[in-house]
Amino acid sequence: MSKLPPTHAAIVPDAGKVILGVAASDAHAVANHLIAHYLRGLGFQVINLGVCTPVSEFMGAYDEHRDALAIAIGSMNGHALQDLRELKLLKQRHQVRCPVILGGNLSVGSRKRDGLEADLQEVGVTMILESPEQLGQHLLRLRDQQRAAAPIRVAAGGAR
Ligand code: B12
Repeated sequence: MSKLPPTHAAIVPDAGKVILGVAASDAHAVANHLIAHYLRGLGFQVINLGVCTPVSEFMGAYDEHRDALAIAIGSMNGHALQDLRELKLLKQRHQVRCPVILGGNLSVGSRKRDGLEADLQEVGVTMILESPEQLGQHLLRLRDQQRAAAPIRVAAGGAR
């Protein structure tokens, strides 16, 4: 595992919201806890669904938090493709507009099999990232884009 920077290194208050969890058949909890802690240290609000989370539960969380910057899913046991096979259909059904980011050990064996990334994109994964640091940086970029796209609000009684 790469060394995580201290969580106070780049605190950006109210950096946005992220839905996090581990795929349905997967009980590996350590990275999930580390990533949640790391992202909270960067200022993100983390809706952590924990291990063994079916796609339908990620969708339920998205229904409740439609301003989420991303849904981030970990998979360590090598069964990502099977666990996420309903993702595309459920993303359409729940009108998911944020990216679905996947990370971990994504196939059985020490080496990723050829064509796996394309297959994962085919089932609805938007992007594969390797480390919590990459995830944090990408979420900060998404937060900036979300803010830039937000309409400017004028406080009541403000500018006339
Ligand atoms: C601890 C452990 C367990 C524990 C888990 C306890 C717990 N509550 O978490 C127990 C004993 C329960 C377990 C069970 C199993 N395990 Co296990 N386990 C491990 C072990 C030794 C360490 C995993 C760990 O915690 N690493 C520390 C974390 C911090 O690192 P990480 O998981 O690699 O995550 C990093 C990156 O992958 C990435 N990352 C992770 N998630 C995400 C998510 C996103 C969005 C992003 C961007 C990045 C990211 O960032 C992290 C930090 O760098 C690994 C071997 C190893 N040395 O890695 C095997 C390993 C993951 N297990 C494995 C297997 C096969 C199993 C079992 C199927 C074994 C079995 N036959 O029963 C079961 C599966 C259970 C299940 N239903 O999921 C295999 C997976 C092989 C594969 N993918 O091909 C491994 C790699 C061992 C091996 N070499 O064979 N396991």
